[in-house]
Amino acid sequence: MDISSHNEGLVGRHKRQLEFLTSEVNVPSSLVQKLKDFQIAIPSWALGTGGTRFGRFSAGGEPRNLEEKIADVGLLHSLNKSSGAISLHIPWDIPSDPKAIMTLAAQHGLAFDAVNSNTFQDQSGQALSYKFGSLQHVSKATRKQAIDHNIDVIKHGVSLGSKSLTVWLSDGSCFPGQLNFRKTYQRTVESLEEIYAALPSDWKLYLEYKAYEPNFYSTTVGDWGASYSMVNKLGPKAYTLVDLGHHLPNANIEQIVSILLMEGKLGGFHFNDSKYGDDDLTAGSIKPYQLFLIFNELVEGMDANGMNHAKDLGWMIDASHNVKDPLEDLMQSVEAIQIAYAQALLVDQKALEIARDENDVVQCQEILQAAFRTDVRSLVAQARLELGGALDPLAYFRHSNARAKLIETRGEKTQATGL
Ligand code: PSV
Ligand code: MN
Repeated sequence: MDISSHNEGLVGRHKRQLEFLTSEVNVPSSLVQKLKDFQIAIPSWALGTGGTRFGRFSAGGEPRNLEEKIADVGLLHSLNKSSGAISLHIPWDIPSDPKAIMTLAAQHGLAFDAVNSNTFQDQSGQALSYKFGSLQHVSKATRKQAIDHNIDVIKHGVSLGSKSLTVWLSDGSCFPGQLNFRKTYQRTVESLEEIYAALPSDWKLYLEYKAYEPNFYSTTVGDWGASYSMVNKLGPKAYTLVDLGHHLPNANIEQIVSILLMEGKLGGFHFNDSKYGDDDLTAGSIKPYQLFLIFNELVEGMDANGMNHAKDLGWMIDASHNVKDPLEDLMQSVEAIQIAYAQALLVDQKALEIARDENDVVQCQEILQAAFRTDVRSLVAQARLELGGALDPLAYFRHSNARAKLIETRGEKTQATGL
């Protein structure tokens, strides 16, 4: 069955749901177009089953190379029409023939999002180890090796048309006394300055922070304060990147987002969800209200700054799964992000502002929760329908036996590169 026959079977019910919603709720006329414009990049490392340190269980048919990863994202994009970009991790996914890879991606309607450097693992044949850090390292030679790697990643990105570099550092320490925090910070900034200097003029550098893991006493770029102070030193092309799983428990991420946005230093997102730490669970699977509140700050803040929702920030998923089919999981994440975005677009910002000015706390909550409790799935489906995607991507994926077909061509025991 092709996508249009799949849609034919579902469109009657879909239209009824959409009509009911629009008769009940004031849906801004621009909302569906905004959903259509909103693309969420897929990381090349999320297409295989994520492991834990205890084991890894292949979903079967995992992509064996970059070409197959692009095919997987292409399949996803053909169903949801909202995953039109792929983000590569170097050296897990070095393009051997960038032109051919770009052509292949274009055939699937995909662009290349941020490229990601990796100085958190030692690669085979690498001269100096990152066991005690990379850009922060006490040895100048090790720092230089890590700087050169980042510059190399930029070059790979340029060859594919990427426009941003994401730097996530596992650098830090495991025990008190191991590091001089001040000198460590300064060395890291100096290293980042050299990378920043190699950035093409139309590129952005995203500096991602994370509270802990793999270091368990201190992380050098451990929170938004560290990242923010560093990107401010670097210059106008440097921004902070928020990965939802990288905060200490109960952190008010929406407030962090609001402040970074106000300061013009929010670069983008790695979406995922978590219960305990950097769990890399499906976006919206644990704390959907938090995801909505983040989008509420984003919509309000981006509109206040006159920003383009779709283009001015980097939107990406960063999740990987031990128990789910990676493609099904990505479909769920994309849909959860779109739902949170659509709900945030429904918030009556004017009424909220009035309620705030009147200190009407109850009304503030009513306004937010009215939007959050609205079932906007038919709006998201309408955006997909208008773009030629599937009304129910997950059902289509299952009915078309897509995973079984991938297993048939690629094999049962394949394992994608990544963590
Ligand atoms: C680190 O936990 C992180 O969030 C960074 O974005 C990495 O690039 C990615 O996960 C993959 O390990
Ligand atoms: Mn991340």
